[in-house]
Amino acid sequence: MAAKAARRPSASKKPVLVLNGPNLNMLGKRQPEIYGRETLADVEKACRAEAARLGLGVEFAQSNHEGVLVDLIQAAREKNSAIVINAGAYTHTSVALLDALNAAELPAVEVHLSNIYKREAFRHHSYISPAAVGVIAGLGSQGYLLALQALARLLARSSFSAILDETKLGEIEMADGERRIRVARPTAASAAPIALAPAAVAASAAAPSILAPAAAPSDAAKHPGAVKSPMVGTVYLSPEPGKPVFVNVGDKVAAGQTLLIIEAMKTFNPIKATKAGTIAQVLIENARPVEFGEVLMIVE
Ligand code: CA2
Repeated sequence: MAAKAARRPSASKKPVLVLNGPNLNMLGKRQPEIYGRETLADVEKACRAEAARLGLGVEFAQSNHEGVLVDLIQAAREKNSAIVINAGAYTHTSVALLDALNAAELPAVEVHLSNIYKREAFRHHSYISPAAVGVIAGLGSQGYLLALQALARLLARSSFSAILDETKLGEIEMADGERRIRVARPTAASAAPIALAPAAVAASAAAPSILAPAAAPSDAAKHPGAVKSPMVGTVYLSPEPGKPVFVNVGDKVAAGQTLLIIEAMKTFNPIKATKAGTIAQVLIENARPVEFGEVLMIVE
């Protein structure tokens, strides 16, 4: 079973926590040669705009106190979907923050405004990096926005994987304009594993939205022997150019027999008969693009 549409993933409904540690409230007010002229309020504003563009909720917090940061990370386990953390100087000293992040079991991205590796040796070590999915340093406030982008993609992927597990769908695709993420797994229609199509996300992405359900099923789609495309791709009716087609109308096929191939993201996916029968209709032409859920053939 496969579908093009899904509800918005629930995990990303929880806001991402953007957490800042000691002295970051001073941003823009002192040492602009190191940390720039933007204030923490400017960073928050930019994060909110980026989160909105990505379809993420966001919460912002700053504390100069290690214990308060630990409390916020502990609470995040229930309240938040992910964490962007600039732990300030606690980065280089705090096992407590490392423990809290590990216990939170949330994807976390560690951000530093400055390139800590260009600075004093004591800033080269981070206690919290082992708990982070990634670290961004030296790109100023842009680092926070890049962290949100990375988390948006990661959360979308993991929510989609959960939906695949819950629903037994074969593939889910999210698209908006040029932005497109597809998560797929092997389906009954394909004995050979359908390679996980690498998510392709255009850099200039607008806010993501889940595609609306496919159009009302045609008569062919309602047919019990309808073989539907489990993915977006290009159909190939024969194994190689110039070779005979896999099947013709009137052919008897066995369960598991390859009916056609769909090429998606440079992966050739054999689409196999799920039951024995006779090819009653071939509804697609060779080398034609197919939509997700489109009826390819009828096996009776
Ligand atoms: O580069 C970063 O983002 C840091 O996390 C900032 C910390 C520093 O201890 C880390 O090594 C790297 C310091 C934040 C202090 O921020 C200030 C900003 C303006 C004026 C004074 C401090």
